[in-house]
Amino acid sequence: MRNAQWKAASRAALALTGASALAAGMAMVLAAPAAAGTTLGASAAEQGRYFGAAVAANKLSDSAYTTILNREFNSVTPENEMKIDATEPQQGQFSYGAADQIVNHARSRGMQVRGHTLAWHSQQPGWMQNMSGTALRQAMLNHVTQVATHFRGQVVAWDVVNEAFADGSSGARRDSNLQRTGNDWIEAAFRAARAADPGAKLCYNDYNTDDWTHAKTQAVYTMVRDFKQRGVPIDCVGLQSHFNSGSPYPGNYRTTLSSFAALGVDVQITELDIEGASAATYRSVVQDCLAVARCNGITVWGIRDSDSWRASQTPLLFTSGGAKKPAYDAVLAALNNGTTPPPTTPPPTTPPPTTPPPGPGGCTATVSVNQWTGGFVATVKVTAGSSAISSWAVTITLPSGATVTNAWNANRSADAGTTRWTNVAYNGQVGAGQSAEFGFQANGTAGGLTPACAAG
Ligand code: 9MR
Repeated sequence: MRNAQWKAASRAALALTGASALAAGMAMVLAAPAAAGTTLGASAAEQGRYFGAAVAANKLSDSAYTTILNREFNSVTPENEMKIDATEPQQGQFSYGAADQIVNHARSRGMQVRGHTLAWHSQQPGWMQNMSGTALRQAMLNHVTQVATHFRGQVVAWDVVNEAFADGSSGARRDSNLQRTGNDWIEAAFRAARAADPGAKLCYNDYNTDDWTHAKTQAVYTMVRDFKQRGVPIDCVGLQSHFNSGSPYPGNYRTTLSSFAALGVDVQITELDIEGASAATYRSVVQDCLAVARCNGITVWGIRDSDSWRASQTPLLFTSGGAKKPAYDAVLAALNNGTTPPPTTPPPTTPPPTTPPPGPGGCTATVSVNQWTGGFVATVKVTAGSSAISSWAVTITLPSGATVTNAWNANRSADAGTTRWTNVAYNGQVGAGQSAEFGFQANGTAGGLTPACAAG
């Protein structure tokens, strides 16, 4: 997650509303500091979240559409333009025009971009539909690598793999040409995506995974848990959350969000729409997300009802004429009333470590840096001494101007200055002489980083 980016968007939005806040007087600002937002994006940013919409490139010339998009949202997901058939229509010939158009529109206005999607059984170009076996596996991995490389540094989170599980009670993988290349196709796709863009959050995305009791939800949960245990690079789970009479909002939705989050991944609501757009149901979805620290953003699947893939269900927050619906008011109020602090790392409960104690019980940390103009990725290796350790903390002082935008496999105390990194649930235990790894991406210049490790 890129809190800094959201905070910047929030600041921009606050600047726009600054005049009215000043007119209302300082007392109001002091009394209700969190309820400043007047748009979905600004209010979500106040909660450390984003609020996004699926966007179609061919609508960017519709000013009624872009007026709402630019005013309300601080995240964008291309609805179809990054899919395999759009980005690699002929094998080895990549086409990014429509996707770049959306990315440029978003980023030039301070909105972040979710990438959707690198590997999927659907919307494959003809050449891929006709492939199988090793050739298909290689073609899929090349596609992931090429597309993630093209958008490197521009996409905050990727839906690396979409909809790979079957509906119904089997809990099995969905049969597809990709699945038939071998059960490890999903983790292979994630590893290729990490290598191509180490700064992007990598998500698994699916639908009908909202009800905690459903076999499909449990199957995805089991896969994510396995990936975390084995070190497959996964950072987030996307719940599409298309709700309708056949697949209603479940009362245990918050349990689903918090259960995934407890695995050590972010949770994102990626394609929200609700048949009939009940204000109460939209409110519940937002409140559920705000109640889970690692639920860091919500995307609605379209802007106006007429933009929806299910237009006849009128499932979105704006009428076809562009007016705010009651569901919009409910969402905005829920975002402004949310009391959950943003999903940052809780402050450390133990005092900062001093010099690492060598020998038994101790640990050492080394860092390798991949620097480019304006940013870097640091990979930190924590190695236990001659005894096993059960937890670790690494302190790294960042040079002035360096700000962390994204991190994996560790919690952090701060984004700049002296940062303290502590293990997450699954990598605190390190055997004697063994190592664990975490990493982060930052703006600025790394300079010489000197990590200090303390073991628990
Ligand atoms: O909204 C998208 C619609 O315009 C496309 O025709 C359709 C084709 O598959 O995909 C829709 O988006 C889907 C998304 O990519 C994945 N989850 C389900 C979405 C709704 O079908």
